[in-house]
Amino acid sequence: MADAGMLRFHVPEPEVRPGGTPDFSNVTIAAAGSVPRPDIDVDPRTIRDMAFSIIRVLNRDGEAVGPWAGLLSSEELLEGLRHMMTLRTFDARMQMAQRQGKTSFYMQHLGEEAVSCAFRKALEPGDMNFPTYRQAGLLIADGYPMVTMMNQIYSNEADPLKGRQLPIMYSSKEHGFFSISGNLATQYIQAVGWAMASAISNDSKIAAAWIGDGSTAESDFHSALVFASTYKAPVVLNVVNNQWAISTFQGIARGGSGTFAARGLGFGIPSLRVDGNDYLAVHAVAKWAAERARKNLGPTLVEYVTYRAGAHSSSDDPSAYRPKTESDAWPLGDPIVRLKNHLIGLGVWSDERHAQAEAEILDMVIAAQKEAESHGTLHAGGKPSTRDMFEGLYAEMPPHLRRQRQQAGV
Ligand SMILES: Cc1ncc(C[n+]2csc(CCOP(=O)(O)OP(=O)(O)O)c2C)c(N)n1
Ligand SMILES: [Mg+2]
Repeated sequence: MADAGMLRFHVPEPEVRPGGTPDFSNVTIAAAGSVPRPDIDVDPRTIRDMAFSIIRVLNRDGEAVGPWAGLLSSEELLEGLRHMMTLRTFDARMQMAQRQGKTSFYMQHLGEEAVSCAFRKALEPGDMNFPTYRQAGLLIADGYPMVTMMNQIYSNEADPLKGRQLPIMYSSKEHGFFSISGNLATQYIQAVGWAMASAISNDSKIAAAWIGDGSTAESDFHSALVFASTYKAPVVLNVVNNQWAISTFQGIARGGSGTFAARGLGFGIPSLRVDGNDYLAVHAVAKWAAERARKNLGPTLVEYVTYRAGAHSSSDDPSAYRPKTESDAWPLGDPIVRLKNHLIGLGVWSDERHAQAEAEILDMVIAAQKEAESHGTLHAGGKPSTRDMFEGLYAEMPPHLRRQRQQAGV
C-alpha cells in the first residue's frame, strides 16, 4: 500500500540483452497447415482470430501441408529459390563493397528474403509497390537488371537516379517499384492514395504498401488504414515484423495490441499473420490478399513474422543491443534452407545442385559488379554530371537555381 496512488511509467523491455541467452518462448507458432484458408469474400468479423495466429505451409520436415499449400509448381519454386539466393549473394557483395568504400551505405535483407521475393510473384504487371529499403527482392524477382541496381548503389555515371537518391533507394515504374523515400510510413498513405486513384479511374491495377514493425508507430500508418478501410481501396497493406527497428525491439511500436496484424481489426480490415520465412506461405497469403483487392473486396493487412538476421544497415552494430546468437535461435528458421529442403524432399533438387547454383549465382553477381564498377564507384571513375543536380524537379527552373547553376559553371 506504500505506493498507493503513485503512478509508474511503463517502458517495454526486450526479454534479453547482449550477453544473455536468446529466448523466443514468447513467440507462439501455429503448426504448419493448421490455419484455415477462408474464401476471399469472407466476412472480416468471422476471421479476427487470424490476426493472432501464424499461417504456415512448410512443416518441420520440409513438407508443404494444409489449405494454403499447392499454388506453385516445382519450376516456380525452383525459380523462387534462385531469386532468394541471388538476393542473398547480391547483399553480401554490396555489403562488402560498402566496407571497401565503394559506396557510402548499404542495407541487407538477411533472413527476410522470402518476403519480397515471394510477394512479387503474387502481383501482375502494372501493379505498384510502395516499398521500404528492405524489399529489393521485388526487383530481383521481377527481372530488374542487377547492374542497374549496382549503378544506383555506386551513384556512378550510369545510375538512373543520377546520384540524387541514397544508395539502395531504387525506383522503377516499369517494375512496379515506386521511388523509395527514407521518410518511413509515407509509403502507406501514398500506396492507399494510389490505390484509390486506380479505383476512381476504373483501372484494374492494385497497390502494395510496405512498412516495418517500428514504423507502424507513425501516424501515417493509422491515417492510411482509415482511408483504406473507408473507401475499400484496392491495396495490400504489408507489415514486415522483423522483430527490430534499429536498436528498438518490436514491443515498443506494437504497444498493447498483441500483434501488428491486430492493428487492422479496429478498422474492420481482414488481417492475417504469416510465417515470413516460408516462401510458400508468403506467396499464398499475398495471392489471397491481391485477389481480394482486385475483386473490389478492399484492403487486407498482412503481418510477416520474420527476423532481421543482419545489422539494420551498414551503419549499425547489433551486438550493442541484442545477443550475438539471437538469430540462430529464431524459431522459424532460414527461408532459403527451408525452401531448399522442401525441393530436395520433392526430388527436384539436391545439395550438389544447390552448391552449383550458389557458385553460378556468385559468378553472375561478380560479373554484374565488374560491369557496374566500370561505370564508377563512390570515389573513383565516372560520376553523374553536376548539371544533373539541377535537372528534373522544376518544369521551369526558378531564378535562384539558374544562378547557382551558372555559378557552378555547368
Ligand atoms: C519518419 C522516420 N522516422 C525515423 C527514421 C529513422 N529510421 C530509419 S530506419 C528506422 C527503423 C525502422 O524500423 P522498422 O520499421 O522496423 O523497419 P526495418 O528497418 O526493421 O525493416 C528508423 C527509426 C526514418 N527514416 N523516418
Ligand atoms: Mg523492423
